[in-house]
Amino acid sequence: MRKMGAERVQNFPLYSKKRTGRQFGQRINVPKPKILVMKKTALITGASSGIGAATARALAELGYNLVITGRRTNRLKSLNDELEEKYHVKVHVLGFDIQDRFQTQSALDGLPETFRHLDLLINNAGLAAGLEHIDEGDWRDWESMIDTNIKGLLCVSRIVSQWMIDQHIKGHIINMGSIAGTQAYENGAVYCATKHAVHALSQGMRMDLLKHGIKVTEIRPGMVETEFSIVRFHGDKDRADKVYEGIEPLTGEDIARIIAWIVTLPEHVNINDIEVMPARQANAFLTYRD
Ligand code: 8X3
Repeated sequence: MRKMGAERVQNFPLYSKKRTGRQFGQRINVPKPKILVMKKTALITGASSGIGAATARALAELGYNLVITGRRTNRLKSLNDELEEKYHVKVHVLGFDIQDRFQTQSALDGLPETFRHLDLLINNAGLAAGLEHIDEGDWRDWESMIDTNIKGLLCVSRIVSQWMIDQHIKGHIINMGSIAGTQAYENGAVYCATKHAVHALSQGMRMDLLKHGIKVTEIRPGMVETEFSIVRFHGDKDRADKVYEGIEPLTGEDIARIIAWIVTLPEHVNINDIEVMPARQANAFLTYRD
């Protein structure tokens, strides 16, 4: 267990002394519940938009101090200001390209000491680029997916899990997978392969980190309307909008709510993985549209 200092107080659970009632004519002695609040710190990759930004808001609302990372530092800075002002938590912006492991390493190395006590890592950064048959795929798309979804997640996990172990923190790592991590579909071979990798890595990491008391959760969403499809179609918004036509997709906030639920479960409980999709989607292949 991490040492508690003056300001290291826990968000949850709330500890309270049992109330005692009148016994054998004794005076009623009802101690006020004691609330012990310990600030936790989370690092979220890909926090500048979508699921990442929504998760930052949800965790800030729970009282987490945050390290928010991504490439778009302007967006991260305005999120930083919003979170500090609205939730009175401490936020640190780290701008780097997760596809570059040297940049990632040096950005994390430069993290101020107060933000290195990480209780929670949300491996959210990820993307899909292109949607075509394997013989027509663009090598640059494949590289950006492999470098972000697999190598980026690996690099950050390697560093942060080592920090957690060194500091004896019973931490939690949440990997953003996808239904594409268990179901491959036509035109998406490489994206699906990267998310299958996240699925396998989540299972392996859970075993490797078990003895250190570090929990690993994988979340596998179906359709979530964020910038995901716009990125997949290289900025073609009309094509992206068609993906969600006639269906109410999930939102970043829906996933953030699930994360907030997962991290507020008791310490002895872990959600290994969770598959979530819109009510109108059955799997990667079947949706029911208006
Ligand atoms: C996002 C879900 O179905 O577009 O990972 O692959 S899907």
